[in-house]
Amino acid sequence: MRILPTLFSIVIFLIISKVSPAETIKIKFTEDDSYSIEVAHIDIGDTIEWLPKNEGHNVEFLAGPKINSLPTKSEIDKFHSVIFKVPGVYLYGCTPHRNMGMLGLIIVGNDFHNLEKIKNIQLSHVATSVLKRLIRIAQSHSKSS
Ligand SMILES: [Cu+2]
Repeated sequence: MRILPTLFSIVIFLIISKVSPAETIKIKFTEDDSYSIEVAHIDIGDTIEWLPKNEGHNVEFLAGPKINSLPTKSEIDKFHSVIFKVPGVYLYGCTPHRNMGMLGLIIVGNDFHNLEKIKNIQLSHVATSVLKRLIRIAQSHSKSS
């Protein structure tokens, strides 16, 4: 019966190795009134940090899987950090520049269940076409695993 402890440790090892440590992704405000990463694919529990490398920008969430509890809005020119625990698609923009297309998408856990709602968000003409482009990028990079 010495095989049982061995099997047990193999199973434990497989479980642990499946769990990857949470990561932090850094997104900068660029001088072109955009975010340095427009489409971010992250895992549940990962953190995104927005770095105010250029002046006049912030982060305001427009949609997410839980529309009544969106991540907090940041102040202009301030560092912002959010941990994403709910899987789904998040859309955010810069309050002064979102109508010009300063938008970002975050896909948490490769989960697109609320994508249709994201597509129906009312935005300016320019922002709508930017959003369509970001969604195409998001879908083309969606992980198959
Ligand atoms: Cu801006």
